[in-house]
Formats: sequence, structure tokens, C-alpha cells
Amino acid sequence: MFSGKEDFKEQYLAEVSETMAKPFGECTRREKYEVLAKMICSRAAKLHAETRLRHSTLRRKEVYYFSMEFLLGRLLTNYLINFGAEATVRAGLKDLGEDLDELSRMEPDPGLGNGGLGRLAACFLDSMAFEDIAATGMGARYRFGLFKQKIENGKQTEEPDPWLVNGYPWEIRNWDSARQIRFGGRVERTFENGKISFEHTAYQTVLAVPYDVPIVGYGGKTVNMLRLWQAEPPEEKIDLAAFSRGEYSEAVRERNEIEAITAILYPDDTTPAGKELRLKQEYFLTAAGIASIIDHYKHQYGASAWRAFPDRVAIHTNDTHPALCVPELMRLLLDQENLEWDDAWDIVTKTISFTNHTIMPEALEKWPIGLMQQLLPRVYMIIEEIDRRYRESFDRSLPGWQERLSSSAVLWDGQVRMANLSIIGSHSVNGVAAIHTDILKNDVFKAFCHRDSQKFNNKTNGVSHRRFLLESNPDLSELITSAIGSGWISDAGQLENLLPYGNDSAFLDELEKIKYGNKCRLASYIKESSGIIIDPASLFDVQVKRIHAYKRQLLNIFKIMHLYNRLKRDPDMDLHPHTFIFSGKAAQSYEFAKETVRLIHALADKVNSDPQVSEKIKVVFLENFGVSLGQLIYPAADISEQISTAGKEASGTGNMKFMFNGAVTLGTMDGANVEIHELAGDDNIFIFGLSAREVAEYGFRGDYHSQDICRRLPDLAQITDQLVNGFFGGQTDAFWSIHDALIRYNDEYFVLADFEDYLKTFFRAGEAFEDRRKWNRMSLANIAKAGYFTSDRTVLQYAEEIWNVK
Ligand code: DL6
Repeated sequence: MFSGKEDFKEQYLAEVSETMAKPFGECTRREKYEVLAKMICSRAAKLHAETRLRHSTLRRKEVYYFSMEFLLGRLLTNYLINFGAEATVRAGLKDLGEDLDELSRMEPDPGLGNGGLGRLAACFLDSMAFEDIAATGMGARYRFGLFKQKIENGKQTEEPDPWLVNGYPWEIRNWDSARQIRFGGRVERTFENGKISFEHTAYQTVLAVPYDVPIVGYGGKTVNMLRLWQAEPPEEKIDLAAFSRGEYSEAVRERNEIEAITAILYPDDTTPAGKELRLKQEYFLTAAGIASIIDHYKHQYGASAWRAFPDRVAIHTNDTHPALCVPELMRLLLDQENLEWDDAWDIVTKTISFTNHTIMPEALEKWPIGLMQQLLPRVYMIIEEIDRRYRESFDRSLPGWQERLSSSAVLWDGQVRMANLSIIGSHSVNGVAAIHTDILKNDVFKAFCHRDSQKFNNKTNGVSHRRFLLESNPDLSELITSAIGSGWISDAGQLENLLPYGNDSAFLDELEKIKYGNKCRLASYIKESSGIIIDPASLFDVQVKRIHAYKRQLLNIFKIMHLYNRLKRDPDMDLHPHTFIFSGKAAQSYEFAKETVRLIHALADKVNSDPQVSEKIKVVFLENFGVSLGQLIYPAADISEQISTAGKEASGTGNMKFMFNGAVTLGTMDGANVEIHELAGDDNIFIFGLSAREVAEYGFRGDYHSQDICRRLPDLAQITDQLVNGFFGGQTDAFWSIHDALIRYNDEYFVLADFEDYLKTFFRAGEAFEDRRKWNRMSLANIAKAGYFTSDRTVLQYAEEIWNVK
């Protein structure tokens, strides 16, 4: 990319003077960032064109990864690392009096996602480019990302995240590839020359305009693309008559309505208007993506080579949000390409695959039939036919067939069940950790397993170790490379070569020193952002993830309340100082989660302002969790809290990011924790709590009584009482909804059931931490065994076992 730092400086300064029309010294930091990012982006775009040509000459099978979420994180440093130019650029900038990290902080962190699912999609893009898989991400260009979380008076408030306000230097608007998408209208059948055809009239047209973001693989050889679709009116529309009457909002009403489709991620869908908008978003992404795939395919292979389509194209649907890929691809093959139903269905089911990411019933999407019919009349007709054929072909000789059919059909009770549509229309259905896949097969989607069991498979998640270790933790990366060479960067399995260093005290001391440095870095950020001063020598016990009842931040809170109560009774209690760090967003309309955020803040106030305890424990909540903040937190953690109710967390990926950075997991046997346990071994993890089977058995028997536990554990009863007895201030400050969830509604997520074991295990971890050598060895064992959780491994498994890509 640059032959050396002088070459870089020359090119960069030329670019600055060309685009900014002023000398470098007069540019703001943001402008300097922007020019640098644009410069790297245009080189990446050029390489993308070369990659495409190479892939198409080699007739590589193309993978299209459809996802409503892509949490890319910042790209500048990442791409410089991938191009092998980071050191050169850093040195060149230093000569110019600038700092790469400071420039990098100018980059918006595009909040085009909600949590693990969105970051997983971004990790997959990274790994697919690294593995030279011909892949394109299909997503939406939301004008506002997920809300910005602010804490005001201890409560979460939400502000819009206008991440595009200063433009985004990594995207290229590709108007010539825009597609027209149709909503609403009527469909009429006609019968001509022995053939039925369908005419769609009176529809509204929306233009889907792609913005392409290059995805640079490590090594810089392969540059793929993420295509983000934006909704626009088909022509510059303004109602002049309304405008002349002074009705300015009316004049641009239609334009606004159209632009709303990609205005925000996850609009509140509790109202009918919100539901309609969400469904529009899903179809918009699906239809634009599928149309562009078909056009590209015809351009490449001609308009009649349909049989070969599944050999040349794989379409992956990330959760059910893009489930409409199934009927939409059918629609184009039937209505536009004139294929017969059976041929089209064969192509669709051989091309499309599906990942499920949750067993939480509220996240399994369903749409009212009426809404689907009105918004997508032709697509709905196809869904109806898919459902009819599914029912017709159902084996009615099986015992209990009625029940199986009722839970596996697509249409039921006035609703379109998107997961069932995805399963029926895909050749592969995968879960994201071994235990999750077992639950899908044996419970959630059991009804499918008599006829479709061969479709179900597991693909344990992975994360980009290059972003979350190499980029986020440069000192540790350097230490690792100095010990085992740099092969681990492209082959994370080589981290295992670190195992012998468990007996090397100089190495372990260095590991501890690096962790301490990372803790100091986080401590400075905490001081700057919240004014709270924490001790980097304290144990950093960290839980960062979405706030949700099943993730059980509550269990962690109760542990801290227990410590507080004990320290109040016995201020001399022998406890190594701990800093408890939380971060995560509560969904805007999820009251329980928002109350949990409020509780963390109330507890932080109580603890941090009490000199009797604050020497020993501190509580910190970091506002507005996102990829970049995560990159600062993971390297600084000692303990990684992964404490969901067993059976509820599909996989988790934070657990893997912590592991790569040498944090030791304190967790339940849930999601990928089970595999972390298996790899790290009993001695290098702290496991507690009910198993998924025990949780399920309580469910069948119905004999769990949360109040019995409080009766048995007075310490715990004190804590639940403190939620409402004025401990946190007056009655208006009480946490009744949380108290009720635990006591009145019998603690759905078994917080109280797991409390005692959690506490015991936490103390065990604390003891281990005090034996520094032992702890550092545990930390090292985790790093050494983390290689399995690289997304490179995961995408290779998808490629070989699902997409059939060599
Ligand atoms: O597979 C990525 C990620 C998993 O690691 C998490 O365990 C899972 O909760 C998350 N699922 C979702 C789906 N929606 N909901 N809820 O975000 O996927």
C-alpha cells in the first residue's frame, strides 16, 4: 500500500491538499481522519474490483449473507492492520504531529445493530474476506443507528444516533445498481395460452439504493463488500400544489414515508404502524438483495441457467428477519423467470440456509396475515401456497401428527410464522452453540425433526480474534507473537503453543503487567467519562451485554448487595478490592431491563459514596455500550460474567472476546460457556448453577417456589426486601417490578435458585485471584484455548458444511 512512511506522508498530504484545499496544519482532526479514511477506502474499492474479477474468472460460488444488523465497529485501524500498513501510517502521522488513535476516535461507530447477532455478522464478513470466500453482506443503511444510551438521574434515556451526520467515508453510493421495490396494491390472476400469470397493479414504488462498504480481509488480498440498502422515493418528489398552499409537510409526506423505511433500526413494533414499518424494512432488504443477486447471476451465467443456481449461489439468512428471501426468490423465479413451482422450489430450498439465534419466544417473529396480505399481496400468495403444500405433504400416519403439524405449519392462528417459513424453505438450519442446537432439535423445533432432522446442524459462533485481540490488545498481541511467532494471527489454533508458557514465570509476570496496563487504560476512561476513580489493582469483575432478565444482571447485582451488607456488618471482612463493571443497553420499551439499569445506578450510588465499603468495592456502569467501548473493556477484565439462566443464552460471543483477552469465565453451563468449559478445562473456569435440564425439569414439574429460597436464606431475603423497603431511598425509588418478578411471579429466570451457588463460586474465584501465579496461569490457559472461537473456524464450517463452498 505504501512503500514506507515517506511515501505515505507524500500521498496523504497530496490528498489533503486536493480534497480540503487548505494546508494540513489548518485541518481539524476530523478532516484529517476523513481524508485518511477516504484514501484507504478508495484503495480498498480498487482491490474489491480486482477481487470480483478474480472470483468471477474462477467461477467461485458466491455467498450472500443477509442480516438486518451489521455492527462493524470502527474501520480505520482495522483496515490499516489488514493492509499491513498500520505501523507505517502511525509513524508517518507521528512525523506530522498526529496520532493514529486520536484520528481513529473521530470515526463514528455505526450502530447498525443491537447486540451479538449484529457483531457476529460483522465478524463473519471479516473472516469470509480473510478466507477468500466470495461473499457479499446484505444489510440496511439506517440513517439512525440503535439509540444512544444516556443516563440521567440514574435512569436510561434514549437519544437518536445520527451517525451519518458528517458522512461516512467508507461507503460508495451506487445509484446505477438501484432497484425498485413494490409495496401494497392488488394482484390479479390471468389465464392465457394455458398459463396462469399474476399482474400486480396499484402498488407503491420505493427505490432501493445501495451504499457499498468494502470489507478488507486480513492480508489485504481479498476485499469483499457489504451492501447497505437505503430507501428513497423513485423520483425527486414534491407536491408543488401543496407546497404553494403553504402545506409544507404535506408536500413532502410521501417522501418522508418512504425514507422512514431505513430511518431507524428496530422501530417500536408494539403499534400497528410500527409493525407495518418493520415488515416493510424486512421486505425492502430482502427484495432489493434478491433482485440484485438475480440480475448479477443472469449477467454472469445467462438467463436460462437456473438449475445451476444453487451450485453458484448460497443465500444465508441471519435469523428470521430476512426470512422473506424464501417467497421473494420464489416470486422472481415464477413470475419473472417463468419457472414451474417444483423447479423453483427445488432451487430456493437448495440455495437458502438459515441460522436461529434465540429460543426466546418473544423473539420468534410472527406477522398478522392481514398485514402481510395488504403490504405484500403477491408474496403472501406464495407463502400461502408454501404452507398449503407443506400441509398436503405432511405424513399423517405419525403418532401425534396433528400437534406436529400445528406447530410446524407456516400459517397459524391468523399469523405468518417466520421461523417455520425459514425452516421449510431452507436446506440447512443451524443453532449457534452445541447446547442451543440440541434445544432447537429436541424442543423448540422438535415438530420438524421427523421429516427435516437432516437439516438441523450446529455451528458454534466465533469472533474475529484479529479485531478483539490483535487490534484491541496490542501489548498482549506483541507478547504472544514474541513467544510463538505471528502465525496465530492467521491461524488462531496456534495460540495453543502458548500452553508451555504456563510454567514460565517471566512470561506470566509480563502477562500480568499487560493486564494491569489495560486496566489502567480503562480506569482512565472511567474517570474521564463518569468521574469515578477506580483502583486498577482491584479485581475487575465485568458484565457487558444487552440488559435482559435472562442474562441475569440481577444475580450480579444481588451478589454486590450481599457484599455491601456483609461489609456493613463487618468492615474488616477479608476481601480483595473489587470493581464491578456493567455496560449494556436496555431495549427502549423493555421496562424490566430499564429498571435493572436504574437498580445498578442506585446500587453504585450507595456503594461508591459509602466510605465504609468503597475501599473494598466499587460499582461502575459505562454508558452507551458498543463495539469500540467493548474493545476497551475486554482486554481489562479479570472475570467475565456469563451468568444467564441455563438453556436461555443461545451462545454468547462476549464470553469468547473476554477469553481471547485472558479473562476467566464465571458462568453457567449455557450457550458457548459449555464449550469454553470443555476447552479451558475445569481448573480454568468457574461454573455454577442449575443445568439447562434442571431448569427445564422445574418447568415440567412446576415445583419451583422462589419464596422457599428466601425463607431458607435470610441473607437473600434481606436483599429482596431491600429492593422495596427504603434501602434505596423513598417509596418512589423502590424496585417493585423487580421484587414482584422474583417473589410474586416466582422468579422465571431462577435468580434466587442460583444465588447461593453463584456466591460460593464467586468467592472461590476471588481466592484464586489472590494467588497471582495461579491466576495468571489460568488466564494464559484461556488465551491458549480460545483459538477455537475464532470466526475463521466458524465461517469455514459454514462454507464447507452449509454453503458447499470449497
Ligand atoms: O448468535 C449471536 C448471538 C448469540 O451469541 C446470543 O446468545 C443471542 O442472544 C443473539 N440473538 C439475538 C436474536 N435476538 N434476540 N433476542 O440477538 O445472537
